[in-house]
Amino acid sequence: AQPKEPALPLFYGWFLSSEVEEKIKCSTMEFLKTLDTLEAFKKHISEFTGDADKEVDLEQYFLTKAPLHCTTEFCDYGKAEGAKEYAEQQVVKDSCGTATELSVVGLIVTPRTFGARVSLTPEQLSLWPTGADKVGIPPADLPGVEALPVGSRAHVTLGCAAGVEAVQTGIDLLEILILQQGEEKAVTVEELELGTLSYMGQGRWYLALREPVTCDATFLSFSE
Ligand code: 2AM
Repeated sequence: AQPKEPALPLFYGWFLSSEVEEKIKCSTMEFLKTLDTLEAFKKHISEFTGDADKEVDLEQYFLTKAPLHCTTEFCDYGKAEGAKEYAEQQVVKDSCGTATELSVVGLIVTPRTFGARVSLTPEQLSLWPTGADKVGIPPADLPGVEALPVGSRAHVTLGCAAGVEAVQTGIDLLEILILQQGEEKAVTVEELELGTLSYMGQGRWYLALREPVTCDATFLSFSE
């Protein structure tokens, strides 16, 4: 019999500690509650409901995805391009099981996804795969993506609308970041206690946190 190659995981990433996970879930739900009650949000409600007269309960709208994590490499058990090369890197092997602190700097809400934007340190960027920011981005948006700093896609998916895959969160985040660096500046809608809320059109909201939130996390591979 042929010796079997060790199977590759579904993905690698930083997993939030269970304590942090609980805290983040609570505080981000509070934020959704606040957003839901803002007049500015209600004005654009049809982008979530398809109907200006319908209400939406954002806490129910987004289905949470556990365990909370920031994906570095999606391997798809070896089917994804570059998965093997990633897994074979010494830094990846050495980092499995090690603790780090992720810095959450913003929150995004779109009709598809709810996510936390993560700002990576140079050390964390050593685990960020080359070209990861571009995966699955429509060609029309690629020039904008290439102008963004490496690691711009780093995020934690907090929830997805029914029928939406988690991979969409990173795409939504990049879209927002591209718009932010473009000519059309975002409209600052509201100064909230948590930070500055901007509306980017088409149901896209960005909250720049006043204070980054530091989250204990562990780098791990994950398979179902
Ligand atoms: P996420 O990182 O945006 O949450 C398992 O599906 C995990 O891998 C999810 O966390 C998911 O999205 C991420 N994922 C799924 N498909 C992906 C892809 N093609 N590229 C990058 N990440 C992907």
